[in-house]
Amino acid sequence: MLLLEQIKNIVGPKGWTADPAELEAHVTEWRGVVHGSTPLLVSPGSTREISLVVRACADAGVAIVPQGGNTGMCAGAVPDESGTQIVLSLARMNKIRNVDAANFSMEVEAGCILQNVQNAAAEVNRYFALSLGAEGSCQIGGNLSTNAGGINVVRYGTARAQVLGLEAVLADGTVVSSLRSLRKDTAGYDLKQLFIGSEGTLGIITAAVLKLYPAPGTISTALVAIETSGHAVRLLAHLRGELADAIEAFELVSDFVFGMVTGHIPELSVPFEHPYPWYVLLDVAVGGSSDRLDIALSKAADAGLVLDAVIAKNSAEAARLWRMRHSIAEAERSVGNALKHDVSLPISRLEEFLVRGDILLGELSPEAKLIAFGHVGDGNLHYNVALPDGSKNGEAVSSAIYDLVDELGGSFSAEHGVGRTKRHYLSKYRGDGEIELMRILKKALDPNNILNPGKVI
Ligand code: FAD
Ligand code: 2HG
Ligand code: ZN
Repeated sequence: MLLLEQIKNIVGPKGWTADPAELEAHVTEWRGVVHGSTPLLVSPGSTREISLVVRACADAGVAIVPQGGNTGMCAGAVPDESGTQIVLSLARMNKIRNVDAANFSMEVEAGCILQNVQNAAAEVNRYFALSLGAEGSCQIGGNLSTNAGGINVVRYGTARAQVLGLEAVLADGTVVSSLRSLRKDTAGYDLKQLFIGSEGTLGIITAAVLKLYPAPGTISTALVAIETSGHAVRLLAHLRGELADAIEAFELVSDFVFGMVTGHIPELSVPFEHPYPWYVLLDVAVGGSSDRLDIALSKAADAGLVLDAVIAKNSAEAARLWRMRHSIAEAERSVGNALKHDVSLPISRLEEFLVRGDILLGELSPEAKLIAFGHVGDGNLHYNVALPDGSKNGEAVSSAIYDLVDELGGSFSAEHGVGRTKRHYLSKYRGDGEIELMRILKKALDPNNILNPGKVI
């Protein structure tokens, strides 16, 4: 096929493969639930090469699926089953272009692994605030395309808030660059925001200027046992009163979920003598005084918000606690693929959601196991449900949960995006005006629907 030869010539021998064994990992999403097919994986080495590849595909009317680390949760980065879509990997676009310590910013290519971005900032005593369980393999371009969340949103905001400038390639190959490192810039529309969170459907992100923070200094980590999810919400408000904005992470995990993790990784254990119904794992930037968290938690215990608590004595203990949290997705996969519901609610309505969710699940599927955990500081819960083997109830359960979320003013997709698997919910839960404007934008930027078709909209 002429197009494939054209692409191979643009990127050279290092920049493509059609070897079925190598393609396998790129056509399957990480849980193995969705499996597609492609004739070619192309890995350009520069923005110019991406632009030329996209132009060639546009001329031939062939679709492109941008792919980062392929750790996404909604099958957005894998091609469909037609065998016609080209997968475009950003993996070779992995240079840290510069770190400007004085400006608290850095310019990176889209294929940089998130952990490498964090490390490059730390080398000059700066802090890149995005952090999530997949940080050793996801790419910054994927993080921006999904507007990823993770554990530090409670203090620093989502991926969107970490971006000062962006470069992207449009559906006709045009390069749009706003790689400025400015904190204030009101000249015209903020175009970079179009590409952030659009999951590769409006353009391919090729580079970004990221915002850095001062290193947060000493972090205290605690695991706090609580009675109900409502106590987590009240504990957060209490600690915010005591510690202002020093809370870096505030994660809720049910006892059932930690049991799943320790069952999967036997060397891990919950550090209490007996189980409690719920736990909060939190990080606090304590500055010079490591007693701050201790005092704040004692006051919370006096107020009846805490059943028990351990504060990590050193970084190894803290890392062990966080390993339990970050292993949840993997442990869940090992017990079978649960239905994933990545929902957000106003924090004040979380408890009502969990109480009513329990009743709903009891009615629809009494044997279902609830895998509830998440970024409660952001009102974001992973309300995953493992149905009994062979159950045909999946769609009914998901719809009932999303209807409840919607009734309570929440969103069916808090941080994982829409991708392919949640597309049908977008038109259900977003208003006609919103959907129409999304369609207008998609048509204007990608009139021939070659950028990640079948995803999001
Ligand atoms: P991919 O999966 O490769 O792609 C995701 C989407 O972005 C696709 O639609 C793809 O087409 C598009 N895309 C990728 N790169 C580009 C680009 N350069 N330009 C345009 N489009 C592009 N997510 C969270 O938000 N918070 C978490 O806490 C979290 N924890 C996780 C923990 C684990 C163990 C795992 C496996 C995943 C987790 N995720 C989490 C989900 C996932 O890691 C994030 O969605 C991440 O941002 C995806 O990055 P990626 O590079 O793997 O993107
Ligand atoms: C997390 O917070 C990720 O660990 C994954 O967003 C959530 O596996 C999930 O459902
Ligand atoms: Zn999450």
